[in-house]
Amino acid sequence: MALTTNKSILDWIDEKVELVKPDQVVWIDGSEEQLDALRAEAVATGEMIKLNEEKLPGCYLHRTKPNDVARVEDRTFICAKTKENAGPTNNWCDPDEMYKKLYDIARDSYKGRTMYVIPFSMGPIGSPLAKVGVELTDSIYVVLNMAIMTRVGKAVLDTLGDSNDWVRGFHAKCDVDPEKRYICQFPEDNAIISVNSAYGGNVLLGKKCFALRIASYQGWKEGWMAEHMLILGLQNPQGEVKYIAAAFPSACGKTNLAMLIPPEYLKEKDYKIWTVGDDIAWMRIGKDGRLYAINPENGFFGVAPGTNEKSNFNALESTKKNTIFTNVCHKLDDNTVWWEGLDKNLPTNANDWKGNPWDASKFDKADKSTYAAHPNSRFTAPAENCPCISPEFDKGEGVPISAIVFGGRRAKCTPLVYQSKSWENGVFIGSAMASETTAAAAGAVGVVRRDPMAMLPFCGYHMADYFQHWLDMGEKLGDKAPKIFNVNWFRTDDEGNFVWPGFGDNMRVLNWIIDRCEGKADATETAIGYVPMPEDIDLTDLDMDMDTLKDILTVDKATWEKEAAEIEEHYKKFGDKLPEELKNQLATLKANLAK
Ligand code: OXD
Ligand code: MN
Repeated sequence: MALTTNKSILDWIDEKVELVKPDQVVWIDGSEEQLDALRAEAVATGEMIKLNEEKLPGCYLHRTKPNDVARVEDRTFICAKTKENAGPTNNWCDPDEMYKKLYDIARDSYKGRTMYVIPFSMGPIGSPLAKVGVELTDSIYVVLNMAIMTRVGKAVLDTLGDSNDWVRGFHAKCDVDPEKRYICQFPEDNAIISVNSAYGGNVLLGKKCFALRIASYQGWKEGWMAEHMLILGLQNPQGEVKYIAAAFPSACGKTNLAMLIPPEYLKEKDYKIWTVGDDIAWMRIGKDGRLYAINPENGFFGVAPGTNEKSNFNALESTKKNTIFTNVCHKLDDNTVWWEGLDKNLPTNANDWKGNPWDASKFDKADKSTYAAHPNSRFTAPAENCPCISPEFDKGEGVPISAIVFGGRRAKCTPLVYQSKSWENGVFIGSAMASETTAAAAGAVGVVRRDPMAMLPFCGYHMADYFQHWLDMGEKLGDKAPKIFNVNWFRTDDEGNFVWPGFGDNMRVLNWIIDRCEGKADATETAIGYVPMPEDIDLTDLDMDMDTLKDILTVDKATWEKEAAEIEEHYKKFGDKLPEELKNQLATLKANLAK
């Protein structure tokens, strides 16, 4: 039975039913009872494996098809009315043409299957910063993941009422054919269509498709921001909490930073980190003129490999109950899970991520094809499981942001931390953000990939308009604007070893950032921005001398001249649309370096 009388929703569903012809339509009401029945059904059909109830209560394992294990950027489209609106960094297709192609692919594909209708809220239900979506899917796995990652059910529809302001998300698994796989956003229609995939990032439409691609477009039109950022709260010994939002490209440790555990000497002083979000931030100007952020998600869709007690205790704890694991290794002796980097005990009686017996004796660190878990295997864990989840997480008002942090993986160029000279200069830094490829990814190592604000695959409109939107937001915020910083945990020595210990010790840098926001720390002005006085980064209990620290705080002129030339090249992509302010920022950087 329909859970709403909202005509725009009912008409849309009728239209899709007519197209895909499901055997039945089931509305997801958000009750535990209904979700439990779906879990049982997925176990009965083999879609999920129920794990050890004592060791991992409420946890399940799912395997996707081997051809369907990651987001597919080359098959992701922004179907704006004009190519110009999608801009030079997105794949584009005319919306009418794409609708026709997708409908032809999806036609009749739900025959013999159930259509699940998932009403979901991105952000706490009813929050002024939240938005509603409805996803149609023929996958129980999608329903159960959405029920962790978002707030689902009838309450969402009740808050929406008769409004037409909701995002249409239509997913059809079809035959999971990679040749016919498309992930399409139609920003002007508030619509998403995803076909021929059943893997997380492509099919949990609330996440990248809505909360970043569609929402970034909405934010541009409506005067707010949807960003690929973690949000954390840093609590000082006086009990005051200051919030930081931070953007990093994939493989830079966003989830680890969001859930950081401070080093012992700071813990003893009662410093603490609270996690608000690990992937996405929606930010709006509040009544007091400051920038407020919510995490629109309700769970973590984290990469499993590398997660362990040391690297991210809090993330690991979050996966101990009510979690869905995707494409990890299945330990048969005790019906639990394993992945590379969890611990040193390679399992002897286990199935690999494809479900085949795994031979630990053939394991070769350098050869991913011998791994037990897929390198992009995931956990979908409820945020409420996280031991350091912020008390503000579920409140709708959002948290006031003191600092915005950008970062990437740069072996030589960027210092450990520096502060931008202004909001505009911070936007320049974000627009030029880059990361070097690691051995973890296919292709050459050390290649610089520009990924502005870590939004390259997620910006739902022309990226030059996006830069201008950032500049406009800064103008509106005026002197209430968060301060903007850049960090780089990945400077290496001559032998290629990381110099900075990273992980919990990054808290030392966060403390400097907050001190700067409060006017409590000094800095040295350089050509690129304000760099810490070395003595202001606390090295207590750290095996690092001042000279080493000084080394990773240096701004090398020749390296930066090369960097400026590369930024100029990067900017050419945006042609005439590139905001004048950013051209000026680049010119100023060059002039500063020439001094
Ligand atoms: C993610 C990503 O999965 O950014 O969060 O790729
Ligand atoms: Mn992400």
